[in-house]
Amino acid sequence: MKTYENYIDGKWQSSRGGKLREIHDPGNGELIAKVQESNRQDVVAAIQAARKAFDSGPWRKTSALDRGKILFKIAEGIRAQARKLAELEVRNCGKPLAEAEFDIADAANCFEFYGGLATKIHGETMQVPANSLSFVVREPIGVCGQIIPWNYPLLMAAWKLAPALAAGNCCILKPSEMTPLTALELADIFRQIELPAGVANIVTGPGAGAGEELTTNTLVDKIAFTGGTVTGRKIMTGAAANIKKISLELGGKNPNVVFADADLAASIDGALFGAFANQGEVCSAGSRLLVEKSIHKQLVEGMLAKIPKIKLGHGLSPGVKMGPLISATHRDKVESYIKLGLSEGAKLLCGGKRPEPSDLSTGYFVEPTIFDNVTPNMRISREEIFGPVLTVTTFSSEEEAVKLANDTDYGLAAGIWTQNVQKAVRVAQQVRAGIVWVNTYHPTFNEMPWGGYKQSGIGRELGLYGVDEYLETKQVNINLDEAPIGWY
Ligand code: TXE
Repeated sequence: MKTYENYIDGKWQSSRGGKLREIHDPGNGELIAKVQESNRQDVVAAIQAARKAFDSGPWRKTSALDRGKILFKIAEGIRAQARKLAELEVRNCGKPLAEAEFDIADAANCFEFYGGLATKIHGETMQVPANSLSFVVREPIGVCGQIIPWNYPLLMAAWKLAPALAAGNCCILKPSEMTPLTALELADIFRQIELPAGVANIVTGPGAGAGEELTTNTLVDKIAFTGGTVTGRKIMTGAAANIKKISLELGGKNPNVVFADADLAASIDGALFGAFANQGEVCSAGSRLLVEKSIHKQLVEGMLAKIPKIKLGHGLSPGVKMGPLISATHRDKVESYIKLGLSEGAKLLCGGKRPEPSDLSTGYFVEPTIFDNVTPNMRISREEIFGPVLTVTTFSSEEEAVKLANDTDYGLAAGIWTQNVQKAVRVAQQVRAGIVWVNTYHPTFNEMPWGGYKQSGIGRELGLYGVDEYLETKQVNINLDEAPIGWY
């Protein structure tokens, strides 16, 4: 069993506080690694290393072409150990192996995407009403703190680090205290490819203390966060200390809207996949299924017929389609919502309990759960459960569907199922969400922006938009007149 250290200033370092945290496999409770339970001093050391690397290190003088080549090497490094990383991801966060393999491949693609983009970051020249050469340059923001959650550990690290490094920033990444292992393996790739010291630092530790230091320390210029809304508010408050730039991705309660003219088989699949991929621990999960009344019965029956195909088990067991939840605490939270749904009067169609097989008793499993007869005012329809719980609500008109879809504080994603292209476009235009899928659910592309309206966050990740979040914009005006200003 491995004990990992923090990766600070190009070196492995133990926590100054000497504390370790045990990391357990949520699928069977097995102890799989120990990591540093870092304190504020460790984070300060990482911030100082990043500051030095940015202010006086080689990174800012490294050409965009060379930064891009380094990101390509990181992508290669990930691919070279894809299998090992996927298995580690499964053991650390519980997801089925096929999903982890997809995440790891996508993390490599993300570094490659931004490696290619590094040389395309550019400014522009403006026509101004003066004899002046006026142009805009884009520059790195500086030192970026990056705080990520536990549901897509390596992928979230890639989404944060790749655009930041492509733009020429120096970073301190804090993975979730529950799922730090693949980010630490990524740090080893940084070491192997000789990424200059201090450019990317990985520090493990809890939100209280380590995360707070990253958020409030005035040597940090920008904070990027993915996680829960409650923590997001704290991050905003902490970032106010020195008016840090911020970007936040805070989850959702996403509507998946099925119209009567949809392809029934496709929408049954889409409804299940939208709700239950990654155990429903997905910010963009289609956790609110809105169904046109006339097809409600067929859709529900179709889903129930397929539920037995969602095999629960340890993510490394063959054929498993749903793994355990991340922790006992999180399972308690999900189970409390199931209890709440029952007390609110929703009709439990399936699941709602832990699976029976005794070999699953040591993992944090909950069966895929569907509630019917859910009304929009019920808390199970309004609050992010972040587990395998789907609510079903019916509507009678397109207008009502749009109203229900938008009846949420969140605005991350939405699904629309119809074979009428005009209707699809009309509804997509009215839905207040940053991501809209039509006749599909969940595809995520490095090329396309990711982020939310309303309380789902601030800013966008991925694509050209993602790198913008790591750039400052500077105007330069060169006077071409020989004469003085002549005002006085
Ligand atoms: O997330 P937190 P939690 C939602 C989901 C889940 C809920 C709580 O609904 O049930 O959030 O999950 C760090 N200062 N999402 O408690 O707290 C923490 O160490 C600085 C949605 O696990 O948001 C971790 O690295 N950092 C989501 C990261 O924040 C702090 C993904 C995320 O943890 C901090 C995960 C603090 N004060 C949960 N407190 C999504 N958007 O995908 C914690 N952290």
